[in-house]
Formats: sequence, structure tokens, C-alpha cells
Amino acid sequence: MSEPVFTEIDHVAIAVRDLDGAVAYYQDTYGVEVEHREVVERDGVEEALLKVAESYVQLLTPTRDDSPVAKWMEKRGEGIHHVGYRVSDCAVALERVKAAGHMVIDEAPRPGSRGTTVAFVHPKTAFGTLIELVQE
Ligand code: CMX
Ligand code: CO
Repeated sequence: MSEPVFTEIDHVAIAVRDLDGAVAYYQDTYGVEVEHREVVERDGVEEALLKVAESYVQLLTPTRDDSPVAKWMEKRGEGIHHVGYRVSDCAVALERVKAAGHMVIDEAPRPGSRGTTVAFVHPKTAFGTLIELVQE
């Protein structure tokens, strides 16, 4: 048996319209703190990462109309957008998905937020969940 590809749940990503309001909700209600905030131009999002043990809640809001998150919120409203799983090697994890014949969005690993290397797996062949492979 080979080692599991996922080593930790890196983040649960939640699309929201009001980032500051959502941050305040999590801080005030659950006492979790923002560890990182960043505008990710490439993905057209602003994110706030709230630390929960070894994982994060990733609050996301679109920064432009053609952002994948804007498109998604138009159709589905606010809510859970994707799950990020931590992996030790993003390229190896991505190859494994491709070798198994499943659809991917990124053909090769690329930069993510907070200096990570990431690749997205397509929800179509992932039982309806958008998956992000995250290498720290
Ligand atoms: N979760 C589950 N399914 C999703 C989805 C999501 N987040 N987004 C889209 N889909 C589904 C749609 O429901 C649709 O399904 P049907 O064909 O059965 O109706 C299908 O995927 C195609 O959806 P679409 O609205 O036509 O959207 P696109 O194909 O243009 O884009 C996707 C979808 C996943 C390829 C695009 O959102 C993408 O490239 N995402 C990766 C990048 C990203 O999300 N960046 C923001 C986060 C950055 C970060 O975490 O740091
Ligand atoms: Co993410």
C-alpha cells in the first residue's frame, strides 16, 4: 500500500459577498483569528485565512466579474466553494489524478496564496467537489 496523498485538510473555502463581515462573524462567534490576508490576482479573489488547529477556513470574495468565484456565486450564492487538501508533493499528487484518468483544471502545479504550490482538480469527475491540492 502506498502512502496517502492527502496529509491534512489544508482549508475549507467559503465564498462570501462581504469579506470583512464574514471575518468578524468567525472572529466574534468562534474566536478564530485571521492569520493571513491576500489578494490573489490570478484567481480574481481576496482571501482571509482563519487558523483552526493545523488547518484553515479560507473566506473568499471575488475581486472582478470574471472571477471563478463570482461566476459560482451568481449561480449558487454564498457557501462552500472547494476543499484544499495538503499534499507533500503537488506534482506527484496531480500526476496520480491524471494517471487515474480523472479531469484536472491545472495541467501543472502553479503558485497559490501564502507562497504555496497548488493545482485544482475538476469537480466533474470528483463527485461534485472542486478539489485543490496544496503543497506548503
Ligand atoms: N464546486 C463544484 N462544482 C462546481 C464548482 C465548484 N466550486 N464550480 C463549478 N462547478 C461545476 C458547475 O456546477 C458545472 O457543472 P454542470 O456542468 O454539471 O452544470 C461545471 O462545474 C462547470 O461550471 P461553470 O459554471 O461552467 O464554470 P467553469 O467551467 O467556467 O469553471 C471551474 C469551473 C471549476 C473550472 C473554475 O471555477 C476553476 O477553474 N476553478 C479553479 C480556480 C479557482 O476556483 N480559484 C479561486 C480560488 C483560489 C484559491 O483557493 O486560492
Ligand atoms: Co483554496
